[in-house]
Amino acid sequence: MNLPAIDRAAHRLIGSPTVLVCVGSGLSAESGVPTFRGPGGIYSDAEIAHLTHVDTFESERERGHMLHWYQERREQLHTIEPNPGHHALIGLAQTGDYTIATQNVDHLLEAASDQAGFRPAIYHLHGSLLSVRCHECDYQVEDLHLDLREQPRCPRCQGPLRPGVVWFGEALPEDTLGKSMKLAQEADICLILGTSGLVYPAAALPETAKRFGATLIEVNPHLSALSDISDIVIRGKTGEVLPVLLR
Ligand code: BV8
Ligand code: ZN
Repeated sequence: MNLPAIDRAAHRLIGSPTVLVCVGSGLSAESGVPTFRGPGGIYSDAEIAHLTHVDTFESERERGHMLHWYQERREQLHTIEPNPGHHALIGLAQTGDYTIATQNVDHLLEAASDQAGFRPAIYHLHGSLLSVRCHECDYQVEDLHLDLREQPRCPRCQGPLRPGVVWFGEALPEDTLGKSMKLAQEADICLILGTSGLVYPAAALPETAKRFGATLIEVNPHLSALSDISDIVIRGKTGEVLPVLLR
């Protein structure tokens, strides 16, 4: 583990700075949640693009397959726990003015927060697998027992229900994106944890923070699209690096 970079990062994080944390699927990798891309990623780019695109859901022929994939991912939520990276991030968040903008659709940050009895601001840029909403109206429900494989219909308008996530070709929740973008302009530090930095507008957050003078600190075992604009690059797993950073 590259300790000099960790020491530099730890030094920068002293003095309760304003920190925007940009989280990707790598933070949940050590909880057993597969990443999308990069080494260990379990999907080809074509599969990701297909299985996470609104057009696939809108095609009656392909909707069933997509909802099966999402239901399997929803059921996996019962079997996973926060890893040391989640716990350490919640610990760090208690040392300053932290906001977490996550691309992840799992509940592991909230679970780690509940265990710590401390809840920082957590924005889900791409929504959540726990919630289900109507594709036609604003009906929404948090019900992990609802089986999407049965292609349930909205009790209000009979429209098709779908996971409460943001697909390619869909806009991110305006309020969440707006608040995250504003924080990116005000942050002293942007902590980039386990993201390939390929998906927009989420990837525009660290880029914006950089433009407004923030120090970028990346934790990722591999090169990402954000490594070259990062001021401090810690080549390691978040589950191993963040607990050391917290000490
Ligand atoms: C939109 C659904 C407009 C939920 C997902 C500007 C430029 C270029 C393209 C665009 C642009 N603006 C819009 C686009 C189009 C598109 C886009 O970005 N395309 C790219 C790919 C070319 N964006 C969109 O369509 C977005 N919508 O802009 O709307 C609009 C406005 C009005 C009206 C209509 C439309 C919507 C984007 C949301 C897509 N939804 N998923 C789900 O099922 O999860 S994307 C999918 O990729 C996941 O959600 C995931 O969150 C996301 C990003 O992936 P990462 O989190 O970065 O994870 P990844 O697997 O890629 O990488 C993992 C990393 O972890 C690796 O680097 C690895 O090294 C590292 N790692 C591994 N192990 C560890 C680790 N790190 C630390 N520790 C470890 N142990
Ligand atoms: Zn409806």
